[in-house]
Amino acid sequence: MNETVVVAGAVCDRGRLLAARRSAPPELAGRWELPGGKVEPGESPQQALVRELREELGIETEPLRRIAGEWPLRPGLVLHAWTARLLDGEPRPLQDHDELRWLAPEEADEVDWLPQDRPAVAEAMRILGAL
Ligand code: 523
Repeated sequence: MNETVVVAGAVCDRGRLLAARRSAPPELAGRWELPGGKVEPGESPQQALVRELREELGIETEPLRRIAGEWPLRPGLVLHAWTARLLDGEPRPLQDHDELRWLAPEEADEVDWLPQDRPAVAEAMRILGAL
């Protein structure tokens, strides 16, 4: 039985973490996430992350490190997270999102994160705060 990985990016730039508000599907709309998506067959998680962030936000990124842990989404689907550096572009919500924010560590709780993203957000903010 193969498990599909959803890879999420903790995109960091100038001491802030990028948060994205989902616009779909209805049950997730309005909640905030680390942007990303499903790893497709033949792709590495890093390649999937670069592709998803390009498609959804129009940015070029460099994946850095996997954040330890994995979070089940539903049977057969599991969430992984990676830190990533913004290389080029200004993020815009091109698909799947309707609002973006750059959050400093002390602002982490200002948005309503999807519960499954919270451990990775906490770790990303811990890393950012220690830089
Ligand atoms: N999550 C999630 N957190 C998170 C992401 C990127 C995704 O909980 N940071 C969940 C939301 C969906 C599932 O993972 O239930 C797939 O995410 P999605 O829709 O962003 O992935 P896509 O765009 O690859 O999915 P398809 O539309 O099916 O191609």
